[in-house]
Amino acid sequence: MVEAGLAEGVVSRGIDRGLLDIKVHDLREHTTDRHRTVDDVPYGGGPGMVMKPEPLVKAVEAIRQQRGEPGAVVLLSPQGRPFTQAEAVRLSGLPHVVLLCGRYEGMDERVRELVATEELSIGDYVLSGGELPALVIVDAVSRLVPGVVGDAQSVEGDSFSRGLLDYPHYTRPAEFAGRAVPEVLLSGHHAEVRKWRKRAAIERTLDRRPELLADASLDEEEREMLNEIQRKDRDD
Ligand code: 4GX
Repeated sequence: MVEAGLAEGVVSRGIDRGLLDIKVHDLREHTTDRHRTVDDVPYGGGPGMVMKPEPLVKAVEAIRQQRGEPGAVVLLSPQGRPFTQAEAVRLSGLPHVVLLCGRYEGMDERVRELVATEELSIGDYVLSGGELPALVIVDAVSRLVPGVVGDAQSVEGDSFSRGLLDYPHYTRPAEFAGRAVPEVLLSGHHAEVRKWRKRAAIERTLDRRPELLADASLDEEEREMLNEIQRKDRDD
């Protein structure tokens, strides 16, 4: 599952170009029994299975030997701190990150205590394993590695790079299903286009995710726009 995700798109290109170095480790390679067992029944009873600690601890030890001390050993689980763009930026600055993916009901708590340096969640829903969260983190972090995304401007302009939602995008045709592209975008007035997009991003953020505005890095013009929009909304 993880190999398949790494073989596509921006991440795959980054690997091919030598900008990213990503290795997938199979925990079963760090088992000693005939069945290569990685899970066991929970102490205290109850449903489901728990990941055994030994294969995880051995795998991280092998990675240490191969690659040196990782900057972070991240356990993916719904109990983790929310994974955000700020966390992606932080991880992108580390030379080496290990992502621990669990299946089943969870991992033996001693893995958290002994090898994980932090725990992250990609959102408040339950998945069947940590593989997709690991791929989500790899994707978000990879785009921040210089050269991985061809157009650096596109990364800087990304939604969340400044803590705001994105503005609406349009391409041809100028009218589709009776809906016209906003006139200003066709006008060629670059300063006006820039202002329209700024305002649209602020309006959307205020409408859909107002809590983001508290931490957004707004410039003078944007703060002005926000005040104006809020004033208008209050007066209507
Ligand atoms: N954001 N899951 C992990 C198994 C598990 C549970 C506890 C370690 C400790 C998830 C998420 C997520 C499902 C991945 C349970 N492993 N991970 N898995 N949401 O739902 O990160």
